[in-house]
Amino acid sequence: MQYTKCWLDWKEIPEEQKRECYYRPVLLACGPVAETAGEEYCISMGEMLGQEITLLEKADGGSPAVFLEVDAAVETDAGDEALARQAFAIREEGDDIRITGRSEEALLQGVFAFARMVSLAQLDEKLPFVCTPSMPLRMMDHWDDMDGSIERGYSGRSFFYDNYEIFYNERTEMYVRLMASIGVNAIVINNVNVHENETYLITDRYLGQVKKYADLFARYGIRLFMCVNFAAPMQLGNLPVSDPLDPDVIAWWNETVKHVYEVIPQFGGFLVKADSEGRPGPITYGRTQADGANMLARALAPYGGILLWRCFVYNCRQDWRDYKTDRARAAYDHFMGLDGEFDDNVILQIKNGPMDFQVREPVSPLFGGLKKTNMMIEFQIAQEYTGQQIDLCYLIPMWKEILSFDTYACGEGTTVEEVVSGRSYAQTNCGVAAVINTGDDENWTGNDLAGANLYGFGRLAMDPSLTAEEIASEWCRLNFPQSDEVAGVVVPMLMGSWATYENYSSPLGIGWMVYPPTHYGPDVDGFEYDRWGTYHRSDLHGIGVDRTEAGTGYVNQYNEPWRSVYANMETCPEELLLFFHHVPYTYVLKTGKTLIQHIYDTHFAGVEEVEEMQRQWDSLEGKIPDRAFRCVKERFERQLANAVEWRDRINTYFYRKCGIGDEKGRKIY
Ligand code: GCW
Repeated sequence: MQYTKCWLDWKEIPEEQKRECYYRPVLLACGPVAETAGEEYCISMGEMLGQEITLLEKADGGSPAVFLEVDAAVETDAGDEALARQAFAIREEGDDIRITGRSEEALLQGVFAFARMVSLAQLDEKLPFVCTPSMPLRMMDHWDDMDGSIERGYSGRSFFYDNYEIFYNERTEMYVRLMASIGVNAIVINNVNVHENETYLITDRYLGQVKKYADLFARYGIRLFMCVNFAAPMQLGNLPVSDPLDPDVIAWWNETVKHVYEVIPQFGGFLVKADSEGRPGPITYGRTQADGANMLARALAPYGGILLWRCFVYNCRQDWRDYKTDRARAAYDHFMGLDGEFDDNVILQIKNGPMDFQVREPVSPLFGGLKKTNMMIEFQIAQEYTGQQIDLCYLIPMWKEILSFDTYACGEGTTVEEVVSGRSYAQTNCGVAAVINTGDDENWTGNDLAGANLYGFGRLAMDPSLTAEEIASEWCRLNFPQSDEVAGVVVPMLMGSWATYENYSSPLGIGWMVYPPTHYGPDVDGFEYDRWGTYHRSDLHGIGVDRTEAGTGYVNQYNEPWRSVYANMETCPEELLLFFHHVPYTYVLKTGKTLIQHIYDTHFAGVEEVEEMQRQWDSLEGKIPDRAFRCVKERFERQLANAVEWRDRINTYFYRKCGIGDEKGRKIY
């Protein structure tokens, strides 16, 4: 199957930008990842210079040259040695350039950064460039199943598996290069929902093939992780229980992990979804989440392995009549009391919001709560609830907002970025993870423009100070032909797309209202009388969930001032108003509009914005490759149909509930 090279599709640079040193790379470091760095230099610079480039031996290096080297003296502000090893620098020295990593892995990052800067003609502006990644761990989570399907995948089928076999081909290599080039250093190769067959991934049935992946990843400085089934001792070991305190269970895991490391010495560790949406876990045995996590972590510890434990634990069998139980509270309620009980090699993986990757949610209060526990934030690049790569929704602005949210955990300035980078509490096992949006579609991400989210996630994890616009512009210029005209259309389009999606979908933070079987398209009451804890509670007077003290009490999970800010309808940020309050339709917002008029206006506006994006896109015909043009054009057509459906269903629904018409007399059904 065909595939594109995305942002690694280097284009020849103009003659006047070709410096003499570019033609003379000298690799002064050795080791497998250093060799990869040399290869990537030759590939990228060869394409940019329009001729084959080979590495020179030190002796015939001479000058000018680009030196690729490893030197532990690279400056870094990293507090800990593991992160410091990821630091790299790019410097000019006369006519030479030195790309220096503190480790081979860092050198490879330096080479990718250099190639990007050359391609974007940024060297003059950026050098000297010194970088220590913000996030120690930058992880991709695949929800690929071994039958070849991808849970919540919108870009075709898995390129890892089909029919319970593992592939290894050129596409796998291209994939790893793409990941390494944006700074990813950890990949989880299977779905957190570990089904029967995938349970065998940690056995000899598959380990030999997994090792090929692990070896490939390792050459690019990436560690391979797998999801495991907490009940594996029962399924694979024929034990009667999987109780984390049972000696036989502990022995079984110790043996199993030992064998995994015999086959794959550089194995990263496990990611576990336990006690969540029907998955087995320690609760069955009256044990805590810490008991479960620590048991596995102790099996991994002797080999330097890490145990990632998800906090997506909630009651998915709620009675919709029950107004007290609140799914938003669940993660905090389950984990806060365990702060300090997790081993050092355990990391809690926490979804960015308290619900589930909605278009708008507050930040999970756990980031401001836990202080003695390693944390990783989990984003979703796959657009499960944000348009499924049919609709355009550039997510970097959302993630930036989340990372810069001040938790006030240690007073002002304790942002989520500070917490999950490990800086707040001097932790080292920390970072960001994201559910990836790739599949075997030719363009990898279904919609070509969704590639910006994939690229942007990695860039943001390396450096959250980049603006969403800078990232969009980088991606656009690397992915499409370099042109101000193309960027002039694509960048603003990306930048406005989250707001547009929010405009025509569920209003002001309430979320959901999607068609339950697919999570795409509107179905206002689709989840309302169901068991998932995802309600909007609309009635004839108003809409929203009361999460104040008088309601579910969720606001109390935040530090001040947020607790008070959210608790008060007047101070609550309006984009989250319906998440925290049940609000009358006649309530007047800061714009002077009533809530109901706001709903009508945003829904009409959302459709108009999609129409405008369509017009803008059409202006690019002939200016970008035709395949990409047609792909996105077709997606916009579907997006428009979706936006119209959202607009009309939402407006009609609320008009019928409250009987208040649109001030502007537009068509409501
Ligand atoms: O949002 C829900 C998804 C499930 C997913 C789950 C999770 C992998 O609908 O498909 O399961 O979240 O994050 O575990």
